[in-house]
Amino acid sequence: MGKRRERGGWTFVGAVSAGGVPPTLGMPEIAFAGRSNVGKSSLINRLTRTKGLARTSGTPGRTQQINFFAGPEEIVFADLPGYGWAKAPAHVRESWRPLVEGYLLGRETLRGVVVILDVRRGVGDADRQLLDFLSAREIGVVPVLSKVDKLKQGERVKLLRAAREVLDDPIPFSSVSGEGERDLWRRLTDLASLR
Ligand SMILES: Nc1nc2c(ncn2[C@@H]2O[C@H](COP(=O)(O)OP(=O)(O)OP(=O)(O)O)[C@@H](O)[C@H]2O)c(=O)[nH]1
Ligand SMILES: [Mg+2]
Repeated sequence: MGKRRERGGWTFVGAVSAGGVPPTLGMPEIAFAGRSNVGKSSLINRLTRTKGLARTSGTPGRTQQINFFAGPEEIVFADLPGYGWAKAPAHVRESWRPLVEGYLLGRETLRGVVVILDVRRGVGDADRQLLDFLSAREIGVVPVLSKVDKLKQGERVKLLRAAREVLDDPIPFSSVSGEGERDLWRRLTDLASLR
């Protein structure tokens, strides 16, 4: 801990779509889940210090497959497709659950899931369902509150207090300012048992 992270050294190592088989990578893995547009891919790029590693977009529902990225320290990040995008075509909405649940239940190397919530929206029904799903299966969760750079101080105090009442030690995070980055890395390092 406290060790400086190398910049870069991260690469895209595979993907899986609905009905497919995820690549066998054999390293401890952390998945990133949350509503569409909440900032999952931006957060991965921030954590890995690799611009453009995970594709980001202003258009919700851009990521419809699970993308895998491997780092220089024997850890894999899985960028999960977002949920809750109301305008998604039916076949996209219907394929999310088997893809993501199948992955979460069958991935032997999975060490935990970072559940990302937009700090301004709080915990919605779909978020709650995911959190309950994970806790029922004893899959470790790190809750992250994204886009905190958008808050004014007063709003921030109020929203963080409310979030802390319903989530276990959530990390305020911003992919723009880098707030929360070290804290999140520390939690992931513990989960993946890296030094
Ligand atoms: N201000 C601010 N904007 C952010 C932050 N994180 C992401 N965004 C913006 O939010 C939008 C969505 O970001 P993505 O990282 O693509 O979100 P995603 O959760 O991967 O989206 P899907 O793959 O569609 O589910 C983009 O326009 C980002 O620039 C943040 O911390 N602060
Ligand atoms: Mg994405």
